[in-house]
Amino acid sequence: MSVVTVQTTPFAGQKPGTSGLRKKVKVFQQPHYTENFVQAIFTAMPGGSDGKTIVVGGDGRYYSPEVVQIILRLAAGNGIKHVVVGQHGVLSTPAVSALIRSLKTDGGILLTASHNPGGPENDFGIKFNTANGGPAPEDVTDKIYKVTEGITSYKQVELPDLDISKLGEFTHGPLKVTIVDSVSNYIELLKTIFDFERIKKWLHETSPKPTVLFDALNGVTGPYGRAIFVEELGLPESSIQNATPLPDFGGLHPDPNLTYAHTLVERVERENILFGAASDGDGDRNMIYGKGAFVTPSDSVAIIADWAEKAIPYFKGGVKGLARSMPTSGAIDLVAKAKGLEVFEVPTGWKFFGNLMDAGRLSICGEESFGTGSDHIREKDGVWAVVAWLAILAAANEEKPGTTIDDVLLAHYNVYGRSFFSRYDYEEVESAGAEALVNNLREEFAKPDFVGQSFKATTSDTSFTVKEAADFAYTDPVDGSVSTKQGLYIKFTDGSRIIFRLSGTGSSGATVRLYVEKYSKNAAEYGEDAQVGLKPLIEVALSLSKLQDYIKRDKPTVIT
Ligand code: G16
Repeated sequence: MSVVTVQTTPFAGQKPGTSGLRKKVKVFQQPHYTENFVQAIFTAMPGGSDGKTIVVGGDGRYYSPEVVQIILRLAAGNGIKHVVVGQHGVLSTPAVSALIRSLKTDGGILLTASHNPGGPENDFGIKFNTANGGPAPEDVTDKIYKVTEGITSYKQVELPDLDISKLGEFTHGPLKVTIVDSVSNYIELLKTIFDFERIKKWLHETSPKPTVLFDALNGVTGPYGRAIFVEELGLPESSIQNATPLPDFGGLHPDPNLTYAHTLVERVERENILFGAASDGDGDRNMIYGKGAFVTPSDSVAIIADWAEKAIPYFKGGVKGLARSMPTSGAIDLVAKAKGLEVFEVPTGWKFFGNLMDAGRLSICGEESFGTGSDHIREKDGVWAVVAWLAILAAANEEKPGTTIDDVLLAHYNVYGRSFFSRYDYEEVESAGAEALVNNLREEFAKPDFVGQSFKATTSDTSFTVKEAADFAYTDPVDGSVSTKQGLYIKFTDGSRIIFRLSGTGSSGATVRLYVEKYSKNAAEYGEDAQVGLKPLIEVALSLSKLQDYIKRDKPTVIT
């Protein structure tokens, strides 16, 4: 079978965002659109594509099976030697990262738009991960984009569709294709990280037995959840819900937060469930929710870091360093300080953690966007975070039987103080209004009297004085690469912060994110609802930015 060169023309806007290219399915379905982007990945692969081995898999969303076949045809056309595909094209994002690393492949292509809704009218996404198992760094994604801008042809071998439902090794034209079980490699990895016997002991030898509910939101983690919670930990089938992956996620928005995972929250409250957790479409995000106790992702990573050596055998030898994305609260910084560890503040995007991990300077990190993980792979890992919390509860219950998630939170605040944090998302607003909002803030920041200015809340006398305001820029401590314009932040003299950023993961229009953070060392405030405690700061953020005027929305779409 010979390689065919197909003529094409560039499509505008094939620029990878925070995590790959995400667009509506209908955009990807246009003739040549997907092929152009896949060709750009092969052209931009570090060291070229010739003779390479890659992993291909994704969250099984609508249009995935077709794209797997496109990738196989272009892989054959671009000299790839071996493609490892998840059965039915399905692999969670953490499972792809784990496979790339354990099989030592040259990278992988992930078919996912993560937490974005799926189905013919919704989103699809394609992302390239490099040989370390992590999302391609900016120099590679910039190169991919550049190729898409000037592309005139792509190379493929006109192969028939391969049956990707059967496990095994196949010859497919010039390619070797291995179809692997979607779950087993990943579960084996988790078994080397956690002490499942210790967790089981707590779950089965405590009276009354702790109750657990895991919600896969009809995303890819259903089979992973069943393998861990039901088969490995011996929990009843009723401890998992929405556990069958569906191409349109059953109409759910597979994003684990209080808005979209509300059925989990309601069941936890109604049935007095001790431990609730959810993951997203592709399995890299997580939410931890105990009865009456929502764990913010910023607190979650700080608490995991604090308990790591005691609760998780993988960290027995010590934790190397900690990190968070810039908008994530500073709770983890306080743990790092107490333990004498290095802590890094990187831009939003998991790809920024990879270099630090590869350099042996980072063990545990997280983002406010429900992402938590460690250097066991190079993606954030929803199921890992859920098991980490079970491990923490098992350890905490050995010290003090009856400990709940709420108790763990309070104990943490009593040592470190509490960082109140909230994020307001204004989804799919007009791009022009969002750009104008950001430009106006940049102009305000540039005024000589902006620092030192005080802003008063609208419904109380609380006021905040600006200490520092800037556009976040990051210099990678390992390779020296610089990333600018990563979010506009204002720090106030009392230690509070507000941040404005445009999302890099939306598929149409613009999504404005407003983040607010306030730190308290006053124990009387620890039990306070975050929305109450943060109200003055939110009011100041909205009035000083004139956000509602610029984007013509009086309410956010989602509050977390
Ligand atoms: C992706 C990235 C994360 C990032 C999140 C939100 O998550 O991997 O690092 O924090 O998007 O990004 P933004 O604020 O630009 O929308 P996921 O779960 O969508 O892959």
